[in-house]
Amino acid sequence: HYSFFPNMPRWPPSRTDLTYAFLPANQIEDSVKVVFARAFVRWSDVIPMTFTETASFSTADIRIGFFSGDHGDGEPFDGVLGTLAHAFSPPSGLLHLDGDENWVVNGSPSTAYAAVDLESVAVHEIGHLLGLGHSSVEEAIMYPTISTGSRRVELASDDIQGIQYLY
Ligand code: TQI
Ligand code: ZN
Ligand code: ZN
Repeated sequence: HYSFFPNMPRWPPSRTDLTYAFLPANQIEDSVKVVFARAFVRWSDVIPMTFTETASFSTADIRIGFFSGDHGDGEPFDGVLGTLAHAFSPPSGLLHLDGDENWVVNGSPSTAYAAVDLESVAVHEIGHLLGLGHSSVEEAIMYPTISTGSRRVELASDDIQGIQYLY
């Protein structure tokens, strides 16, 4: 079953059109942007909210970046595997990915060493950004573990019920 963060934080009802931006210093490739665009649409397909990329990082509602190790928010990354990414509860809008992972972009399930599917992690972290905690349902996007190299990108009915309760 789905869960929420303590006190059930959510984006205010007036904020139905959120913007997102990538940290300019990361020089994010278009292929990565396409993966994120797809990940956002999976959520906007089921709730009355839209997500639009903006070039203005400083004013974006959602700010996405790749970082290695300690990056100043008290939640350092840890190199290959372990923590892959984190996102903070609404309305922080911070979505950080561990730059040391072997990210698979647009990949089919991979047996490459410690491969991590970017879209799977993006969909999961956007769930956190919107206010979902972890789910006890194994098929859910918000289930807290995934096996290395595997891909899980489709919302389960549990994820949909959780997000539709919030929005
Ligand atoms: N990162 C954790 C996560 O996003 C961070 C975290 C731990 C967390 N406890 C939390 C976030 C409680 C919110 C609330 O879950 S992670 C997966 C999965 C991670 C794990 O790197 O462990 C995914 C990130 F589910 F696959 F294991 C993304 Cl998809
Ligand atoms: Zn961080
Ligand atoms: Zn999580």
